[in-house]
Amino acid sequence: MRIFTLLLLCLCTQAQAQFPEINDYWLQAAPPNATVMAAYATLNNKSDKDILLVDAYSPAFSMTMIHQTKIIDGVAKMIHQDEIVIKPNEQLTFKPGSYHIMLMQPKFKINKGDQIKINLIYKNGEKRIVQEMWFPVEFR
Ligand SMILES: [Cu+2]
Repeated sequence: MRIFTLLLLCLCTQAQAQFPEINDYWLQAAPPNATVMAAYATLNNKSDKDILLVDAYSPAFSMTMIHQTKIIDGVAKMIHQDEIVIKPNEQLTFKPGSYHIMLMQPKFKINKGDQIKINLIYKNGEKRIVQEMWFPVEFR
């Protein structure tokens, strides 16, 4: 009986460790005609395994991508990220001028104060797992 309880505890811990803890998540408010928006967050890997972020999806936009802005030869360029590894006890910070979730062609008018769903997609072995988040639209 005691062994059974321990096993259950282990399984629970593992299930929680699949996703990072997400803090300070927000979607940058934009003028009404904007065709491109960006969202930011801090992802903390509190597990003892690598977390692999591979994609993002928002039903509110026609296209969603994970980008990193880099200055190359004095010009800011956005580089598509196929896979970002977050090591145990490390964090990944999405912020203006760096990593961002690029949101293209909003399907409806998005206003300050709205909550917009963005799914973060991770690779866990052969599986893809989805962390569903509601990002508040803010002016910063
Ligand atoms: Cu971008």
